[in-house]
Amino acid sequence: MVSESVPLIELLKETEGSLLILTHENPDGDALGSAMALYLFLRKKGKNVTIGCKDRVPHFLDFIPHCSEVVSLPDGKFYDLGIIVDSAGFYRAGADVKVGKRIRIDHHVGGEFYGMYDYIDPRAPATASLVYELIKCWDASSIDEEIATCIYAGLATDTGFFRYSNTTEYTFEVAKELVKYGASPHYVYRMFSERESVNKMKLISKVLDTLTLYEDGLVAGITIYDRFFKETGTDYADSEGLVNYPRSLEGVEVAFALIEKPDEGVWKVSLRSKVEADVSKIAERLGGGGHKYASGCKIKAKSYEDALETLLKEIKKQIELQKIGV
Ligand SMILES: [Mn+2]
Repeated sequence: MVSESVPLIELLKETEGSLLILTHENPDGDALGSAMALYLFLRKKGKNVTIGCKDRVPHFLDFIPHCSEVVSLPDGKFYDLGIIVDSAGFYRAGADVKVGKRIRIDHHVGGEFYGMYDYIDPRAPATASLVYELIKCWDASSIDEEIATCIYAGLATDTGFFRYSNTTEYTFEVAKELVKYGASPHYVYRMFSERESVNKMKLISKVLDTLTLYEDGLVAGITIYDRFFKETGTDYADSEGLVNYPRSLEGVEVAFALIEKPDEGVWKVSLRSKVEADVSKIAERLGGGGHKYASGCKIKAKSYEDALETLLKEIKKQIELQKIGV
């Protein structure tokens, strides 16, 4: 993995112009952790670098060092070079960014490619581990506690705190090195997982009321109506991770969350699978993308019923293609 980052390192070393590091909208721990680690490192290297994201940093990630420095996109500025992390392409930024050269650092299968400077490896457990390899290859001595914490946060959250199938010997090796650099597993876990608000709990309660099983219990879904956010004093960012509830049910292979987004006139879909099902295929057929076990897409539909029907049709197709539960 190390050598694959070399062209990008050489390019970054030569770059004297402005750099923008950005993540996808509604950033998760890997997106923000990766972006922030790279930002802090490049700043240490004396680069003219900005970190940006369309959405505000959600509460559960506000422990990421220096997260108040994230610029709200679009900011109307032009950057010589833009690096998007943990995203299938610049379209995932959800904002119109103006950059001269586009580069992608990611561990998703497929997506957009911008050329030889991209650093993409679907075998990586998280984008954060790719950023770690890049920094280690360039100058390991500059890794400090803050950079290690950002990378650790990305690695830990994208592996479900070392429980998902992307947790391997390598994942633990990287985690071990990060702890040596000063990352605290207990601190990151506590900050990420144990600071829920009462409002969020009330949202979870409403959402769980919508839990429905399909395909003889192989599929489970929840619906998050926009009014739920208003009724509980929460917002869209609080829907992150709720899809793990239907996934945790015994016998469920494919779980989904259907999230109403009236501002965009779409239903956002989060898909998760447990063992066999490849939900990235479902998401791709609906214009989205992701990994085998975690993917997403958006469905434009006249009604909730239409969106649900479109989604269930594609899930059923995938279950039949892979002969799951037969
Ligand atoms: Mn990721």
